[in-house]
Amino acid sequence: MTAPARLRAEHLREAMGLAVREPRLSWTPPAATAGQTAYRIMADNGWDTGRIASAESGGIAYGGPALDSRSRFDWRVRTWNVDSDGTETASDWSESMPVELGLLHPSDWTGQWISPGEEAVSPPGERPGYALTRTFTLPAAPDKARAYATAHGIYELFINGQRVGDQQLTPGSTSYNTTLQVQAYDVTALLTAGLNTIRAVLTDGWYRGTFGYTRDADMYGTHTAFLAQLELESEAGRQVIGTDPSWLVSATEVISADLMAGQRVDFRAYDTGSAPSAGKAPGVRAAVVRPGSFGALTGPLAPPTRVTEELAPVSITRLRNGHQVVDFGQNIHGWVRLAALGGPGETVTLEYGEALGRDGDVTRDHLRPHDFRVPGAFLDAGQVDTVTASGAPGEVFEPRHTSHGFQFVSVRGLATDLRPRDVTACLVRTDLERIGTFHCSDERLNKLHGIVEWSFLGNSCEVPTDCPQREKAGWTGDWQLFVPTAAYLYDVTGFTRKWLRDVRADQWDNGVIANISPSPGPAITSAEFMGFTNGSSGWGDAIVMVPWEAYLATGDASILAENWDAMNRWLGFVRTTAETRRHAARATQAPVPADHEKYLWDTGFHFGEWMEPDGPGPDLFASRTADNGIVATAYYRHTTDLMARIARALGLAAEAADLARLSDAIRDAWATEYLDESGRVTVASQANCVRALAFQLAGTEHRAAVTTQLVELIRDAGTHLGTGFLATPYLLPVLADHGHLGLAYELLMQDSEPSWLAMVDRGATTVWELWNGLDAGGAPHQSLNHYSKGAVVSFLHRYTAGLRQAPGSAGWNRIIIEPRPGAGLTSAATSHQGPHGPITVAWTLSTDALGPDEMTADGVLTLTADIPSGTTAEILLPGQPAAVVGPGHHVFSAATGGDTAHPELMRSTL
Ligand code: RAM
Repeated sequence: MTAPARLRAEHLREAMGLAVREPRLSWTPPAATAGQTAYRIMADNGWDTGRIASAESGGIAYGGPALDSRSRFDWRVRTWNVDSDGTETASDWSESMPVELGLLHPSDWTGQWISPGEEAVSPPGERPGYALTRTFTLPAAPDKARAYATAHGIYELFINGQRVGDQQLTPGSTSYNTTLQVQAYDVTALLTAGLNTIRAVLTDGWYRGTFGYTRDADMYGTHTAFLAQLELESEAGRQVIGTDPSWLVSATEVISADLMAGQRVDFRAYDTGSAPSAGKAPGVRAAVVRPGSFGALTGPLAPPTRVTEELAPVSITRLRNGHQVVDFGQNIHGWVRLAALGGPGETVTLEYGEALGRDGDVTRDHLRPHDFRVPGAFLDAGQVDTVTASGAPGEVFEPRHTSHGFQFVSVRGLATDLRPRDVTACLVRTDLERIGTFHCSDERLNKLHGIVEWSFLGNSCEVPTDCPQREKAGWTGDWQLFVPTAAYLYDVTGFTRKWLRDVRADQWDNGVIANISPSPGPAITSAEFMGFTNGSSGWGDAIVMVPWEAYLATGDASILAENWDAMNRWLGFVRTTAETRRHAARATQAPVPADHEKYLWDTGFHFGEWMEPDGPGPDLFASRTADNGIVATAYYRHTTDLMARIARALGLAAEAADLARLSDAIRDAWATEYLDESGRVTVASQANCVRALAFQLAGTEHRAAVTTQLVELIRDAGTHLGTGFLATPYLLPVLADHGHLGLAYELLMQDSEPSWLAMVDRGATTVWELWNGLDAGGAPHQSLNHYSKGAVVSFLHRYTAGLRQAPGSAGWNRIIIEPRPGAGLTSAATSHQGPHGPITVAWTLSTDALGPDEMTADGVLTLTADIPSGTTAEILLPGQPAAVVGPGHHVFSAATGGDTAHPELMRSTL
């Protein structure tokens, strides 16, 4: 008998150092049963639920002996399940999962915040790494040892020369003014009897380094600091060693480190951490105690950041100027590990980039941001590391205090020829579990899917980022539109919860959601750029759209509850703005507002649709006064509509009714203002038509007219998409849902610019920010790693392969399987590991009966599907009545296409 699997605590696979006293537990029930009827959880701390009659397999709050700092328990679960004939059987016990809490109270800390006490601070981007070291003697190796550590900056911890743990860029990125993660490590195996050394290397990181488009520095403070506590248990008793002024500060081989600029290392300055003592070595001094907050300290909500993949070069080319250009064949986020250095005292420079210039060398020019302080000027792209060798054998350079977006590295100043094994690319990201797949008979679509996945992998380090080079910023709009795709392919629950905590922390007093989270607030970042653009529709709405998608993916309504207040505050800002302000142009036209105008959100800064292929170039200053009411009011409606559904999910019936009324009123106002008498959108653009349909702004009587208008706009553009940032994810679904599946496939298969396949054909390995990221001549433009346009692959999952959730379902309780073949595809398959277990769908279409234009799908469709325990699936095949099936493996086949086919649905359940 199988057992429950995939045990999680707070959605995490690894639950070390949690700051939650009643962690919520979940598991995946055994496969191939009709459903779970009961469970029993047992832990090694005496907690035993006994048999609980329940079909729930998630969100079960810990209910054992009260947990506090350092508490640990191992839990396991067994379930009772019924088969389709109603027989109940007990499962085996699952494997057990350890859960350990961190330090929950400021009073747990005897360690003090200590700082290197710099006499002079170098300019941003050029600041060195410091070592903070302490030695101590133990009579015997401890039976149990934990290290708790965090920093204002980035820290790496070493005990007796060995790196502690495999996490990277710790303590990670959060909104530091309110939240700072503490890592908890089991370090028992690293300590020995006798002399021991604990050493941290501390650099600027997100806390003090340059960051984002504007390259502001010192955003959270002007001093780096470190806080740690080593807790040892042995027969002799308990010993705590915390950071304090007895720790010594010394220089390190890290001459400078900055997340944007890069890292410079001089191994001649390498300090092995072997017990420096003040006065003996030059420059060694006592650490300085700094007042630092303990209130912001917390544990992990998301999986840690790690090197999750390593890539070997696909080519190494020596240019005439001596530079060696390494191509890893794949654009990623991270760094390289270089095992071939110059001779003693020789410096090798590494320039990281996503593209090559005409000279065959790495170019970074397209990644340079505007310098908002000097109009017309550009800032440096950064992404440069240097390493000076000491000559010690086995020296390896790995710049773990910076990160880059790159496919290519130009290695300069190295006389010897690099061999492939000398240089490795390390993908650095939050260690998210993959839960979704897609494959089909068209290799270009498979490649498109692949580059979208790689774009996400390159933009999921600590927080969802827009791009891993120029900005590395947690833009709200980008995650809002990509999260449905990401949540299908990866378990992003903890990652999203962690980010939402920052979004809430960064919310302004007036309810505005900051464009970027984490961010330190409008007072710190470049006021001109970051200040006035906050509060944009489509970006701020992430506070509603993102929790909603996380809820749909997991069925966990607590994510909605956590964000409910912030959603209401955002809606309050939007509503007040709509009700109290009128666009100047409108006021000039008619001094007295029409009734519906109080529902129009037409003032304030909006990015608008943003980056339409034929649209105007981005002009943030013009957007301050432009009338973007057609976009903003659409999001006002969408957010209100989602909040009505969220209120229902939270059991808030009165709020749900109010919100639904408001949502209807906004919809009517939008239609009054932006549809003409024939039902066409007055500001004609593909994006506006798409939104009219996707957000149900056009009533049923107008949907045909808007659809016709959309189709005309697409045809007028030579069957090209014309949507920008916000509407692109909805374009193909809207067409498919309104009778134009064939056109959706034409756009998908379009391979002249702008199109997804033009990217594929030009060799993209990640999704570009612009449709001409590499233009026809091969020249790069802007970021080559922005996942937003990649949200199109959700169409492949939900329409092509045909797997989606039923309306009203959350956590994949009720599934719809409806393959919508097209574009001559002869097969497609997808899988998704939902909370109840893996769901798989695969279909093949016999090729002998394909329609003459290859765009119609005449043939025999054979479908196989696996439906997990406790769920149902509605199977919708072309021209067939719906069939509802339960858990298990199912095979269907049906003739498809045209009016001629009235075949029988053949079905077998294995
Ligand atoms: C760019 C970002 C991001 C987008 C904003 C509005 O700077 O790269 O993708 O959300 O603009």
